[in-house]
Amino acid sequence: MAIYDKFTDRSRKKLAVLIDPDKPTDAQIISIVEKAKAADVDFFFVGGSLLVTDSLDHCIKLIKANCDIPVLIFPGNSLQISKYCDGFLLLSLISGRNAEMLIGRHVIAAPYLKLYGNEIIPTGYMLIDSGKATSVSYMSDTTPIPHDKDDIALCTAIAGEMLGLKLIYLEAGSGALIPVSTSMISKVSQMIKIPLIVGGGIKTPEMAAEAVKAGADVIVIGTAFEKEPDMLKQFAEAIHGVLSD
Ligand code: 1GP
Repeated sequence: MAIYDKFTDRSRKKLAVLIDPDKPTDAQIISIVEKAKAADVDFFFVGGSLLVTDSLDHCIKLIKANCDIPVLIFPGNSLQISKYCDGFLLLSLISGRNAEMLIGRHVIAAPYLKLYGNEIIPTGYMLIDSGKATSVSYMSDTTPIPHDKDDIALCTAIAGEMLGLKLIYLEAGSGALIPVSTSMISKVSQMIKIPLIVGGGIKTPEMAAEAVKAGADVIVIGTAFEKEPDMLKQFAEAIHGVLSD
């Protein structure tokens, strides 16, 4: 089964655990994988805005050696490519107007992705203002969509779908002060047919449940699990407990 089929299977809402391969020790990765298995987590996303160690392959191999949960690269830049992943979110930063992030980096990565044969999932990545400057906005040199401008987000997502992108990802940025609003999630989800991923600044299971009730199909959590890995089960239950429409 292609990984993308798992995204389009609307029978339940899904949780993706984000791992920044620079940060955890091997023991911490194995521990979070065990908790993820127990919580029936749907995906691992691996990547970061800026990696400062050569840990991507090792991190992916370690996760895969310990579970069957699909591992997708969520790349911060074109160096974050690995033949060991199950899938690759090919992000086009459609909220910005930086040609490098829309197509330039993809040209550099494309031959390697082709060589490795990773499953590629073209993803419309949309950065939403979250109350403070984030690594993504700084590193991508793009301006996020204002937090309360639902219509801009809506039209951007529709355009992304019309261009043939297969996922839309509303991103407040890792460690965001405020997550993407339920109002924006609701409006975007009602107007697109492709699956909607939401992440950044989701700190509690209640916030995760609100986001899926508003229309998110997949919730991405990183920082909250770095701080409290034992919360993983509660987040998973909150997300999986919301009935899909
Ligand atoms: C960041 O959306 C992800 O790219 C997750 O954000 O670290 O705030 O959970 P957090």
